[in-house]
Amino acid sequence: MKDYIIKDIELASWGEKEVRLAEREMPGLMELRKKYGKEKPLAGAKIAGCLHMTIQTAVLIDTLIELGAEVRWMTCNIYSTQDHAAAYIASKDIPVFAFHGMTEEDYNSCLEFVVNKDKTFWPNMVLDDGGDLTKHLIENYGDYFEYENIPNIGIVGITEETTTGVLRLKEYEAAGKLPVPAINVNDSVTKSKFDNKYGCKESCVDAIRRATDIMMAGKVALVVGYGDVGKGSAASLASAGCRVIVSEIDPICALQAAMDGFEVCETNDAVDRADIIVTATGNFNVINSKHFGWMKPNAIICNIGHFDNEIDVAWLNNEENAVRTNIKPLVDLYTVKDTTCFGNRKKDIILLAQGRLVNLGCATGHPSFVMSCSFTNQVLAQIELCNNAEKYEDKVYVLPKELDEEVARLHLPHLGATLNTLTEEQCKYIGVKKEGPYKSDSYHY
Ligand code: NAD
Ligand code: 9W1
Repeated sequence: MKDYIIKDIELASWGEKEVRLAEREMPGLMELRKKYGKEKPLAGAKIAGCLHMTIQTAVLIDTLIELGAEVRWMTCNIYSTQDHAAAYIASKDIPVFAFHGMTEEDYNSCLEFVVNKDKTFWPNMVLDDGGDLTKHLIENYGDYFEYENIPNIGIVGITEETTTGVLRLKEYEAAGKLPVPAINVNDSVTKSKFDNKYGCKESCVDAIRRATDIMMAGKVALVVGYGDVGKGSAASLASAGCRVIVSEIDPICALQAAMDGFEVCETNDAVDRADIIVTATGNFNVINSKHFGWMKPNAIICNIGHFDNEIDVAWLNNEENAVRTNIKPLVDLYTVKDTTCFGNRKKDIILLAQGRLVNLGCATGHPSFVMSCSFTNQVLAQIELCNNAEKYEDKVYVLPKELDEEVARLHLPHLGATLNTLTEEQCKYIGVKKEGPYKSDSYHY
């Protein structure tokens, strides 16, 4: 019987071809299939999953199944679904609830379908991104957690992909309302460095090019904020041949930017020189009406940070002296008043993705290899909780460093990288075991 809600099942063969292509760039997941395909450490796991239904996620789902799990899946975001990926999953008789551009109402129905559609599937594990499924279960299906001591019945563990979801889990924990142990995948080094830094290093320029087809080489780019997202974005722009300027509030990050070879100055002193402006602060109004007035004509502005208020898009859209001309989806030209000493003239500035995350709006998110790193953490976290949940209290944990190192190790052969091995003497000298972990918990990578 049909147990899915997707756009079009006819898209499945296209989806399958792209899944096969993505597998080649997801070595961590493929190595786990080789390593555990026989042993099936997820046998008995019934995973309710809520994560962007993309080609990369399809490779994750196939991996969970190959390791013995049963799954039901929904998207965690109403916009991110790749309909051909959802069709591929449905064509394999895996229940899936995801289509591009669903409404909030559709989304809420999917939460029901994924946990409870016909009671033939009681999840005993949760794999979540953003915490919506976790919240739905805790608030409306508390009984699902009451059988955690009976094998394969009640839910025994939760694994969470993102910052927002981890914050929610910690709130439940603090309020004594977290019913089972949870693993925070977000804070594995092999997740966060890839998600924030290396992911944006790939996708920042990709997004600007797709949206504008602008020549990057020789342009002046301003990056506001030099955390991991800013570092990745600055590296992206520099490698495309831009002259990069960084602005910061934190002296440590500012010094890092200077040591990385970038000019560092106040946003106010750079906006009139920049051809491209990228915000990456997690703060609000860092580019505002004052800056629009000072910008170079034809400047391109975009945000790669968390929220759409880093750039004061509301001002651009509400100010009567700012005239909006839509060029194509996600590219808008605004004609505004120039407030520099040239006075009284008008100029155009170009805003991408209406100030929302440019690499998700104008490009296609992270490359498969980036997702392989986070999803390999997900699978290891699922294996751990599925088999050893009773060893954990009802708290939020990160994966032990050994497993974080294992994720990295599984990705090295794909890149032709090999490791030195410590001698017994060297092990004693630096006080670590031959097989790791190699760093203390307080080490900053
Ligand atoms: P972070 O905290 O490490 O870095 C943000 C930096 O901005 C900090 O160094 C801070 O000092 C600086 N900053 C704050 N206010 C500023 C201001 N007014 N002017 C200049 N600098 C200022 O965070 P991060 O990990 O780099 O993430 C940044 C944002 O990007 C977050 O909101 C995060 O949710 C988002 N994010 C986006 C993606 C993506 O793919 N687009 C991926 C991961 C995270
Ligand atoms: N996640 N497979 C947009 C992605 C939206 C998105 C978002 C990713 C992946 C950061 C996850 C238009 C994929 C996802 C393609 C796409 C994310 C939000 C992935 C990057 C995170 C809010 N967050 N991600 N691929 N949209 O790339 O699962 O193209």
